[in-house]
Amino acid sequence: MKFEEIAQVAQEVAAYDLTNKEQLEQFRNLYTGRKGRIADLFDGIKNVAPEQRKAYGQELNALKEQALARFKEKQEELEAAGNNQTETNFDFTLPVVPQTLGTRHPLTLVREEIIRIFERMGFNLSEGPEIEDDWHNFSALNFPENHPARDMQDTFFVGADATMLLRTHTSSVQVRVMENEKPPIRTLSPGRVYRNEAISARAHCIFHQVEGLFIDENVSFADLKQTLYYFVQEMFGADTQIRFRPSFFPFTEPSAEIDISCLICKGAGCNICKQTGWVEIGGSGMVDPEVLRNCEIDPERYSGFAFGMGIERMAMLKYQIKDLRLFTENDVRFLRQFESL
Ligand code: 2NL
Repeated sequence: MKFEEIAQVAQEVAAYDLTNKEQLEQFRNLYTGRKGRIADLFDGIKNVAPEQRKAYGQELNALKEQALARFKEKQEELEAAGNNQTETNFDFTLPVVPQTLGTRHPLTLVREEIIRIFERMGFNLSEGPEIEDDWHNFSALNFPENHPARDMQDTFFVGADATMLLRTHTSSVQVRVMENEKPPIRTLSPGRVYRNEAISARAHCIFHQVEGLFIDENVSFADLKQTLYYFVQEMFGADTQIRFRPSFFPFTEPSAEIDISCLICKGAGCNICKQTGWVEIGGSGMVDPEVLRNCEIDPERYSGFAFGMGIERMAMLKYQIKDLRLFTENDVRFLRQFESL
C-alpha cells in the first residue's frame, strides 16, 4: 500500500509540468517542501512493517533525490533562459518604475510668459553678443566718459587690453537693432547680463533682464504707460496697479521707475514691499534723442520709448522666492517645484 504510494508520487513528479517559476513553486510545496507529499511519506514510515522499513526508506530516498534533481534541473533551465520575463511569469502587479520628468526653470517660465505678452503687442525678439564693445554697451547709450558703471568695480572687462566687456544690460542688443534696422521698431531683448557685484540673497553678478524698445513717428510717454500697464495686467493679474516714479538714466529722457502694487499684500503693506504697498520691477523712459542720433535715426522725425526689467525680480515676486542664489544652485528640491515638461 505504502509502496504503491511512492510509485504514484514518483510518476507525478516525473510528469509535473515545470515551465515557469510559479509551477516550480507549486512543485516545491506539493512534493519536496517541508509539508509536501514526500515529507508525509517519510512520516508514514512508522506505519510500515518493521521488516519492510529499510526497503521503504531506500525507495523513498530515491524518490526524494529524483524530485530534487528534477526541481534543480528545471530551475537552472529557467534561470539560463535569462530572467526573460515572459507573459506567463511576469508579475503585472509590480509597481511601475516612476518616470521622473524634468521641470522648466522658473526663469525660463517667466521669460517665456513675458515674451508671449509682448508678442501680442507686435514686438519681435532680438539677440546679441554677451561679450560687447564699449560703444554698444556704453557710448552709444550716452554714458559719459567718467560714468561709474564704466568702472572696473561695476563692469567685468575682458581681454588683455580690456577693450571688451561682459554686457551690463541688453540695451546693447537694441543699439545693434537701431543701427541695422530703420523704424518702425518694436523689439524685445531678453538675455543674460553681468555686473561686478558681491553675491548675496538680493544681488548676483550674473542675472537676466528683458528690455523693450518701441520707435516710430509720434510715439509718446502715453504709449509707454499703456504698453507697460497692459503688460503688468497680463503678467500679474487684472487687479495689479502700476505707478511711474521719476528717475534718471543716461539713455532716456524723461525716465521713470516702474512699480506695481504688491502681489502679496495687494497694497496693504507687508515685508515683501517693505510696508510701502509697491514693488519696483524695472525702469523706463523716452529714448534720449542723442541715443537715436548715435544710431543714425533722425530724432526730429522719430521718437520712442524703452524699458528694462529684471527677470529674477519678477520670478521672485511671482513665486515668492526669497533668495536669488536659488536660481543658480540647481538644487532639485527647488527646481522640481516648477511646471514639468
Ligand atoms: C532697469 C532700467 C532701462 C532702458 C532700460 C533703453 C535701451 C535703449 C535706449 C534707451 Cl537702446 N533705453 N533701455 C531704458 C530705461 C530703463 O532699464 O532698471 N532695468 C532693469
